[in-house]
Amino acid sequence: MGSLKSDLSFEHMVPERVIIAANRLPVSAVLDGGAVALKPSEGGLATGLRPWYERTGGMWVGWPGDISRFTRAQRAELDRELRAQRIEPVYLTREQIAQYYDGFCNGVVWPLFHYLVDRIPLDTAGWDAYCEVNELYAESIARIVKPGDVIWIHDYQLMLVPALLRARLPQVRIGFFLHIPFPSSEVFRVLPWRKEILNGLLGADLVGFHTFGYLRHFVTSLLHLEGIETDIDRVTVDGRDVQLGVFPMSIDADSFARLAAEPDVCASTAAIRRGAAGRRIILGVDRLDYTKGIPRRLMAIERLLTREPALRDTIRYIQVAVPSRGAVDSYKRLRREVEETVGRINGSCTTLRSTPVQYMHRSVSQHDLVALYCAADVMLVTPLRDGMNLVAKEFVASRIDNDGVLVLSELAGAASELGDAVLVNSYDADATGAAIERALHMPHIERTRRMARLRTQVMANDVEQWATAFIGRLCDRAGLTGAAPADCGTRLASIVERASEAEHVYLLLDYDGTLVPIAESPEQALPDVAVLELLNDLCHCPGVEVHLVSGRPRQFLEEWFAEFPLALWAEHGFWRRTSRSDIWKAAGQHVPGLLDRVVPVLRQFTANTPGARVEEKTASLAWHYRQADPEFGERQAHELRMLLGDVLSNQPLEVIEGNKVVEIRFRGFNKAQVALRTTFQPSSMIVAFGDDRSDEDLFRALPERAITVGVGRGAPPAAFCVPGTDDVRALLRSITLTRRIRHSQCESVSG
Ligand code: ADQ
Repeated sequence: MGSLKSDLSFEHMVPERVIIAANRLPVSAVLDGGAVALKPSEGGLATGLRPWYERTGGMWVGWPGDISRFTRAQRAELDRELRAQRIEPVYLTREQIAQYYDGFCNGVVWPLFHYLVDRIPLDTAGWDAYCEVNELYAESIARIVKPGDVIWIHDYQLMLVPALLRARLPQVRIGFFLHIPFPSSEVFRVLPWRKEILNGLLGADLVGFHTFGYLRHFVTSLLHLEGIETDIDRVTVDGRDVQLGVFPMSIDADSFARLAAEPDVCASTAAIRRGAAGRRIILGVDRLDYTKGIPRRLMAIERLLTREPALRDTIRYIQVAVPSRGAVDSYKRLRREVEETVGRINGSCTTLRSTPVQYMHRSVSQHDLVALYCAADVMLVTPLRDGMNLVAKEFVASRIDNDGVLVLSELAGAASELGDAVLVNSYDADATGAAIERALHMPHIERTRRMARLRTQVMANDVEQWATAFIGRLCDRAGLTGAAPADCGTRLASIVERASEAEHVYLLLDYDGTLVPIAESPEQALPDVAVLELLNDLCHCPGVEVHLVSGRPRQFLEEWFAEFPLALWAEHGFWRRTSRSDIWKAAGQHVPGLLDRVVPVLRQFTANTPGARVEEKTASLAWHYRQADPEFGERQAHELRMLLGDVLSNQPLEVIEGNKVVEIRFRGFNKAQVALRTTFQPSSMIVAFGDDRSDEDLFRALPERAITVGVGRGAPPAAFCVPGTDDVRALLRSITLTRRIRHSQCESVSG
């Protein structure tokens, strides 16, 4: 695959093409009387994304379904037809389908991510096949990618693909969207391959989820299982930024509304209502999947009909269940269970005039689906757990009459958007029954008020907007992309070589986390003899100018480095002392007393967070939480950032985040000051080192020719990355050494 590690440049802000990669294609291959036919695929991802894909003209990479019965000629024809639809097929063997798709994806990941741990078989086979198929996808994508393309990978079947592609194409933009919930870290940790999955996802530039809850679970899993800390909306891994975002998926809402207005759909709606003969219609539409909660929903109906026998003649419950994953045992069992329950309810609750449950185990056309949505008085969407649930949104979009009540499970992602539905705990059959009753009796005025608000939400946030938001965020990245770790070593050697030749070299060095390792508290992170010697050597190296750029107060830098011939920058560049003989100068005026108002807030947080402490400096305050419990500390820091972000928005103060520290300082006084207030000699070489967000300000403000080196896992985006302080020291030592050698060679030549 090395040949594909090409020089492709992906600097475009607007993608040339979006390559979608998903387990399924928008169409599935079938044989229709010996002829190859493509029928639309079912399921949320395919139905939701298909209109956007057709309109934007990208490529789709995926599995066309089981074609083991196709002859060679039929397969060739299929290939042609797929390519005519801009589809790159990934063909899977029967063995791969059994192991990867039925075994690992649907047998292990699906139940686990939906919190149904006890559905995972004792023997969790299929991991090897999962890796193999993910490799196949990465190969297929890498084969067709062109400069300017961005890649959008979908869902739990392909969680390793981002990292596999990143290794092949370091510069390409890769987005990943998870369509199912990301479970709590306590559930996720059950998966034996949890680390592989996390690292696979972190190969992307953007990882998207339906809700903030799922994003939060992902973040806590990174912290608990990998010790990786994240910012509110991103995580830095090996010097590369991975953005995290919430993008609630939606539907092509207009097309549902348009269909609902079509005369033949209206006629079908009227026919369904006539068929119900005045009974109120309750509707369920789902893939036949155990996460959708159909048996419990039936139980709720059964209990309701038992408790209120009068309802037997006045309601009709229509359940449409599209067949799904029929090869997996648990789905076969579910099918039997649903059919038996329907039989039991109809057996015991049928009256002379009415059979209460009408069950259809099949797919229905979009025309019929919309007619059903429009005919329903009450729509039941009560999954036990669901990433989003598009059926709920389809129902709302179809109700151009502003009528109908949506009963929605709190455990569906859609509940975080559709607050005007009647929300219910779908595990509680009695509560679900009560919610159905409430919906049946809801006055017209309340129904229309709720539906109008639901419609505003769904019509304004359709699938187009979802896809555009995701792709927009994926492409809206600063030009800084991380170096591929694999070739970092050779590229680092090039810094040393260039530094040995440059006439003048500026070294801008962060202190904590860059020159010395991070310690439990700042008092413990003192310079050791080796680093003092190294700094001394650097300062006396011909043509080298050293700047120590730290967040520490002046007193600390003064105490340890006063005698060195270097420039000192304290408090993130607020104070500077350019030479030994210089006095400290402030970068600007600060407003006395302003920071004092923040101190009580920080003290309160310190009181609530064992191990945290406040550091008070001239132009900033720092809240350190390294010694607090890692998860609680992160959570408190999050709270603090959000609180301060709100209360300080009109003040000349800003909140910034360092390595286990939240700092509040005067706006604009950040390490960028160093770049702004230093006159770099023309054509000199500038190398800046840093390990956290505060260094990013400097990196961004430096002239374009500057070389940036990020240190450690949490490093800001930089041209180069090194794992730790030892590597920084080794690199600096090589620079002094080669410069000295070069210098003495030049002197002996000129002598
Ligand atoms: P799914 O689990 O497939 O999707 P969902 O979002 O409800 O679930 O989408 C189902 C789709 O199938 C809908 O478009 C619906 O119209 C269609 N459908 C259902 N029953 C049908 C029937 N009998 N006949 C015809 N069509 C039928 C996964 C996640 C979801 C997430 C989506 C999108 O599990 O939580 O919302 O991806 O991200």
